Amino acid sequence: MVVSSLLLAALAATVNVGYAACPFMDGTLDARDLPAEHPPVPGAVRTDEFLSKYELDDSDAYMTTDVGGPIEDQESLSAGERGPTLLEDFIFRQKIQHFDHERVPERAVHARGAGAHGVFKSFGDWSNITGASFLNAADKETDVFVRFSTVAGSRGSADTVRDVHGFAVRFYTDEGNFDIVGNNIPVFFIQDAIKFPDLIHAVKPKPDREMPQAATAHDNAYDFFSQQPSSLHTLFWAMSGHGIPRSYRHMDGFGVHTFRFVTDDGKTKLVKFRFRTLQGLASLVWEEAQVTAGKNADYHRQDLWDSIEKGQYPEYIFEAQIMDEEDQLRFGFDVLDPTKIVPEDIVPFTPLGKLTLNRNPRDYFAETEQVMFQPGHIVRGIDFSDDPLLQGRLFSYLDTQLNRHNGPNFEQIPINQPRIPWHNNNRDGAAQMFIPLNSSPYSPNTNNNGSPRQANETVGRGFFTDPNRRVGGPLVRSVSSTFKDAWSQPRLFFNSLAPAEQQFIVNALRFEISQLKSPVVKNNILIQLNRVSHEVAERVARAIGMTAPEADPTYYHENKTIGVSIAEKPLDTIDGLKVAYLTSNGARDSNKQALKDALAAKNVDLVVVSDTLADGVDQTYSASDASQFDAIVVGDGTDALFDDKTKAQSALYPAGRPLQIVQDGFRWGKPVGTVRQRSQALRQAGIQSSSAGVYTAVTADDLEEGLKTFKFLDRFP
Ligand code: HDE
Repeated sequence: MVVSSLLLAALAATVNVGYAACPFMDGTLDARDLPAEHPPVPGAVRTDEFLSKYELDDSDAYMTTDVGGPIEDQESLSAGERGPTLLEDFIFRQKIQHFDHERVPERAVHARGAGAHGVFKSFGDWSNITGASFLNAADKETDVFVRFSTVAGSRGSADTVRDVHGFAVRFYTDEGNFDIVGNNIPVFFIQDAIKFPDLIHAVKPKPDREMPQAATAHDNAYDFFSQQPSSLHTLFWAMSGHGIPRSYRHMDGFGVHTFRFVTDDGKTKLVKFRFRTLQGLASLVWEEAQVTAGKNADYHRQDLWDSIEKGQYPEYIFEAQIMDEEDQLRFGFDVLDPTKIVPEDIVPFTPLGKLTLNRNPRDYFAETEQVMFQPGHIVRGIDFSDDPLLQGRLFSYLDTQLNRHNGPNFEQIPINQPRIPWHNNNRDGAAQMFIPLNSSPYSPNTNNNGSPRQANETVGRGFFTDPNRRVGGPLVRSVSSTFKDAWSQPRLFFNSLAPAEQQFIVNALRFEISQLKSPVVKNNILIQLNRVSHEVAERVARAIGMTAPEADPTYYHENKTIGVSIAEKPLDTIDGLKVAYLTSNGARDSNKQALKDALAAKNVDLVVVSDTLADGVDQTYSASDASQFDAIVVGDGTDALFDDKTKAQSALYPAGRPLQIVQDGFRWGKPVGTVRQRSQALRQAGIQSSSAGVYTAVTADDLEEGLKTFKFLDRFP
């Protein structure tokens, strides 16, 4: 179905009016503050208590073998002082064998990631829209584990590469585990799971040379994107700041697919999930992200770890766009199509609860590497939709775990176990951890009193499928005609951004496309960009010495939506951001501590950088770079650092480093301040003191204002 811009606009208008009265749609519905109707399930345990049973405490112990005998393991057993080691050395054999098998295959995609524990608190009793027990009472707490990731890079790749970012959340509910395995971008490249291997083979490094790592600036990726226009919408998001977030704390998470809420009495709603960051959205700029990838590959991982350690807990609102079953084709596109957003101005989000990340993992491998999310981990009250991408994922995530863990018992790994007892007749397999007592493991049985009993909609609060779902029709292998418009929504996204954000997308496309070798691929991608926007196609074409095709206005429109621009709103909090304070040994600088204290009160770190480590100095210029900081302050008495004649003369750090930090900070849009009114640093760096985001005689309040703006976009023409 081809939808013109006018039709889209008309539909949007109709929908707005049509839904004014619906409390879910206009966001006025608040959770009902009713007491919990369902008491906690007997046997439910909180994560801390549960995982502590599995902790190994080596803090005061003799070394033993895996089976407990005390040993020494630093020298192997040899025949004579200079003789060969012996096969009988069981200590050697066990140690080396374990080491040889330490790795499991990394995830086929989303290999690089970081995780954290947390808690979800429901804003109310939502049993009027879903039977999900974690949403059935105000303030009800449910433990969660979250894993953030990039998609294309391998496990050792850098955090700040340009990519879609995974945002996978597990709720350990008192009726079983519920996973939302989402991304920080609300749409996906393809509409049918059968194309996923093609997408990933195209995006991953080229198989002959295994290059480039964690990057899409190559012919294979664009060959696929240009022939699979459904990928354009996600491509536009990935080329924007959403592809290079400042941290995991500064991005949203989306369920992407449409799911269903089902009430205990079988009424259903269509829902799209979002975790909205309460820190605010923030992104890096491209050059900064590239530098950061080299300077600190763990940039996002470290930010997450540090903020949790400092008690500055990342928070997100869990919310949903809630729609009626009849709305599937109402908005001018198909809500089953995962390449489409339901614009927020048409269907606002209803906040359901808050997610707080408050504990770092105890062990990366045991928890973050072994956590196995699955879209098929679903609980009573939630159901799937017919989205063909979602349907395919339901197989893939279950299947891939066999490859990673060599058998069907991966759900018994502590991080994967539910926090409630489980009972079924699944048996045996490699590494079975439990000793089932039921010697009649089949259903129905009388020999075990019929237990475990079947649970369903009415008995035992069992899971049940939406009773109203209807499927049928002739068997076909084709894309639904309602999925065919790939161009209107990337344009809607582009239209809705600030001019500087639009320029970032153009720059990113220029960066990527200018590295392509194939003239055919370059031509094909220009054809597709031109269907989204002639202006974008022209701006990209100019940079790669080509000519854009004639305007192709079938999908052109001037509609905009809200909630997709990063620049639209200042940050909600500046917790955990870092400000550099550039000083030099011997500089007489009385303001430093006062500024440090004032910023600490705002949960911001002032990091003092000087030529050598000394009292009150946090790091040296030799190990410092603008990419590590969100704002730069030049301390008092530092003019010599920036003076034409002396600036390059220190042997302690690369020539001109202090000036470079100021210049890069400014170029990358960061707030820049000087303690003194007139500063040699600004003059040497060529920065006008009147520019937005430049503060002379800087105060903590100035920095707070600057950090909330985060990027001063007028510096990007
Ligand atoms: Fe995934 N995806 N995916 N994906 N995905 C995996 O599962 C797959 C898709 C997402 O932190 C794999 O356990 C198929 C959409 C995240 O552990 C694998 C399709 C979205 C993570 C897999 C998709 C995602 C994965 C690799 C097309 C956003 C990391 C290892 C139908 C809604 C989870 C694993 C974590 C991981 C398959 C598309 C998000 C191979 C076949 C759409 C966040 O099973």
